[in-house]
Amino acid sequence: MKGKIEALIGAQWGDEGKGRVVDSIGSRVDVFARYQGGANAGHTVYVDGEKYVFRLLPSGMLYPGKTCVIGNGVVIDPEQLLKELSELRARGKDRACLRVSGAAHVVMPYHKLFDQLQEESRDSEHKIGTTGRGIGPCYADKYTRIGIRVEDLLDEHVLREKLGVALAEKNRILTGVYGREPLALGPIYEQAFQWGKELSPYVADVSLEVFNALENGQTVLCEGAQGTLLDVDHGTYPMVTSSNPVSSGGCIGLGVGVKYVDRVIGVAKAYLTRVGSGPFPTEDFGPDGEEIRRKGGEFGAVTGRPRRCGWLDLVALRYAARVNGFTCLALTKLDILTGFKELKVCNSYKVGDKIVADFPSAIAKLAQVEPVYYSLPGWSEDISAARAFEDLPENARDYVRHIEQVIGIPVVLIGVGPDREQLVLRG
Ligand code: 2SA
Ligand code: GDP
Ligand code: MG
Repeated sequence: MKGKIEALIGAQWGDEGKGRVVDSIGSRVDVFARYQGGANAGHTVYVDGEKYVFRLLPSGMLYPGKTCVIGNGVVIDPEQLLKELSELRARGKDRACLRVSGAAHVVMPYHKLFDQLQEESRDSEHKIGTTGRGIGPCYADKYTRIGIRVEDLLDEHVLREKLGVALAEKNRILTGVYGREPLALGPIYEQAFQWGKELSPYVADVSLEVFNALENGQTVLCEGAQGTLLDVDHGTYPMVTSSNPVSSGGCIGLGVGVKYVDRVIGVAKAYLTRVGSGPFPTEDFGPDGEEIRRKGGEFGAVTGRPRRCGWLDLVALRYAARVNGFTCLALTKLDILTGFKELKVCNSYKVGDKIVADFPSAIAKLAQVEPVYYSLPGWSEDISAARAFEDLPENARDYVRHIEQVIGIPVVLIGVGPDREQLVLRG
């Protein structure tokens, strides 16, 4: 029997709890795969009360003997990757077999510099609020075809030549536009070649390895980073990241055919958060938003930035279900809503005196909408020990049922706490 791909995708603006869901369902997975983004991601996993935050490594790294791959669609900061690996090793937890695509692009020090310079040079209205990890400039080089790939780090002649081409261009902009000193090739080359030596045991043809795993009947989990509304094509452009977190990005970012995709799991928080700039119709600037941030610990896993908080937006979630083809939903952090007397969910938008049911990804249009809220009664019982749907209070079940009814797909997993075991599974 052939294997299958399951894609696990952020349905909102990232930080939906993808890492913990990957970990919670990980025992049925053979190959865990990152396919886009880079060290801008922060995927938090708690196992037996111990906290792990994955940035470049797939969240399956804690499973002994399984395979974790980083595909061609990821942009790799070697310093960060090597640091993550050595930290895991120091905790005795680098138990999975890691494979890194030679075709993945490398985040170079000048990408981080340009990320910073570009953000600094924009007025406050046009800043993206990036994580400063060099993600946008690295993807830009990939598409203008002056990028450095992991495989280039392994060949000193190729590396020197490609770095020379890239640096000539960078230096023209650095000196001409930003009035900065040019960067010297020597130290960057030395550093990059050293990274290549350290990464070489992990470098592989990931596309071929994933294909072989699938042909041998294995299950491959595509682990999305960021979320649908941050997708460079389908998100709130230009306030987005520079990759394709949506499900179809999985096949491109791993080099595998779409015929294996069997299940697309959308991960959504029971409320909504956003880090960085851009419209957020259901953002709550009052005490409820503050309470959600405090109870939910809503601060960036990488940068520690406070996340903007608000109510669940079902217009945006229905859009995410459409562009990703979600077959089911995982709803995380339901426990954080415990104690609110009234829960608001946005079922539609209002523009002027018109009701709009479809999400306008065009940022100017989204900035004009007003959320139309539907109110549901809250619950006060502690739900963190619930393991079956029937263990949840009636109002919590009604909240979940309302989401299923509006989106039209089943909620198969409900997070009631951050630990691996703290969830309700429904199929
Ligand atoms: P970038 O750095 O170029 O990808 O930034 C562009 C936009 O994408 C957003 N973005 C994120 N949003 C939420 N979480 C992310 N990961 C970290 C986390 C973020 C952190 O898990 O908490 O620690 O601050 C993430 N990565 C990118 C970013 O905010 C910009 O809006
Ligand atoms: P990711 O980027 O989508 O993996 O999400 P992050 O790790 O950036 O942020 C999600 C945060 O919520 C992390 O701190 C998780 O430990 C936490 N979390 C995930 N699921 C749950 C849940 O069901 N309940 C609670 N209380 N916390 C959760
Ligand atoms: Mg995160």
